[in-house]
Amino acid sequence: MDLAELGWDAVWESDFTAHRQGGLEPARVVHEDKLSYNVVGASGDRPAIITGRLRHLCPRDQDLPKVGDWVAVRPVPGESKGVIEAILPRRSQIARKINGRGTGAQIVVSNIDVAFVVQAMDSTFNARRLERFLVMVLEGGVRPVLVLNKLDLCKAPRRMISEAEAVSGGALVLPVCAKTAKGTGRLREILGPGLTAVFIGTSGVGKSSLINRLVGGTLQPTLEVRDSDSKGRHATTWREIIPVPQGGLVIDTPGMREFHLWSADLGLDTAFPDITELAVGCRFRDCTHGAEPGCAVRSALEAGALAGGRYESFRKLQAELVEVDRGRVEQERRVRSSRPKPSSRHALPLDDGDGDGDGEGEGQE
Ligand SMILES: Nc1nc2c(ncn2[C@@H]2O[C@H](COP(=O)(O)OP(=O)(O)O)[C@@H](O)[C@H]2O)c(=O)[nH]1
Ligand SMILES: [Mg+2]
Ligand SMILES: [Zn+2]
Repeated sequence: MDLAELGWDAVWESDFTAHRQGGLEPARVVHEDKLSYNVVGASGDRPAIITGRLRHLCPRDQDLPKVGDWVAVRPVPGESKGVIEAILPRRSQIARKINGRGTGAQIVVSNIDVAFVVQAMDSTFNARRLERFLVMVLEGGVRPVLVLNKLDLCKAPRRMISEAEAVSGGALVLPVCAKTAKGTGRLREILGPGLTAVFIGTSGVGKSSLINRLVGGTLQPTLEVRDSDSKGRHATTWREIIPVPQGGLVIDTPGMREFHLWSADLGLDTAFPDITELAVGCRFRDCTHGAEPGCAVRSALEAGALAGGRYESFRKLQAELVEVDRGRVEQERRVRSSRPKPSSRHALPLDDGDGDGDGEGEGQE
């Protein structure tokens, strides 16, 4: 497979120089199951595991390889399995809070260029949910596109489109229909060669149907597995990342019925540009738009210039993020104090360094 088709570019290549010299090959993680992976590189796809050393350097789940990551793989001669020795720094990611327990982030996917946030144009349409997805996507450094599917089921599409535009934070809103293919050409145009898009949204909105449209309608949810000729080979590689014939890769995600935001240093402000703009007029620069005097956001609310639902949604997401940040600070403190020594997973030595260096910084291994 051509690496460029997988999203590899000159910047990745320069990040990879040292790994190349160490005999490692770049590959992209296309499937993850606990600590087993499938990766695709120039020489094709193969299963992979991670070194104990990398595992050790990644005490938090979020630091382990995820679907979409570029990794440095050591090919094992005579073996189909590769060994992942390092993860390249992520350019973007979509993360949510690990369910239940307080503090961890779960990386859903990484190195994503575009997130198609899908909702159906039926009674399940929910502007509040769109806002929540938007914050998550923007926070991860990913460009959101709001995809309104099932156009055929909607009697008053204009109204729903306006509702979506009102909460889009400036993101493109695309009405489409997976059933008739209407509008789906736009998705393909946005995607393009070398780009990776993820489809997110609750289950039933039509993510898989839209992906089927993009790849030509022939994809099956569990493709390749039943191919009887593939005995002895792991044939489940393209389970999560799917190449689009006209260029680009798409990732289907299982429906996210309920998720909690992980962090939003930027995401919240970007998703609510109307509120960010109003906030310029607040008396206090750190106004949270709650009970502070002189709050321009609440004035706008009282004057009817800001919709109540929009304001409440903002406050709810904001409160959630304050909670998350508190947990995260605590978690980072704990991780720091439990680390064997300060080191970066991004700058792993290429081997365990028999040829000894100049003794500099060689702590106890
Ligand atoms: N009427 C209509 N039904 C659709 C459309 N897109 C998907 N569906 C149906 O909605 C259901 C859920 O679709 P699916 O792609 O599995 O949703 P996913 O859970 O988001 O992957 C299926 O029964 C699809 O046939 C559409 O544009 N119009
Ligand atoms: Mg699906
Ligand atoms: Zn305010």
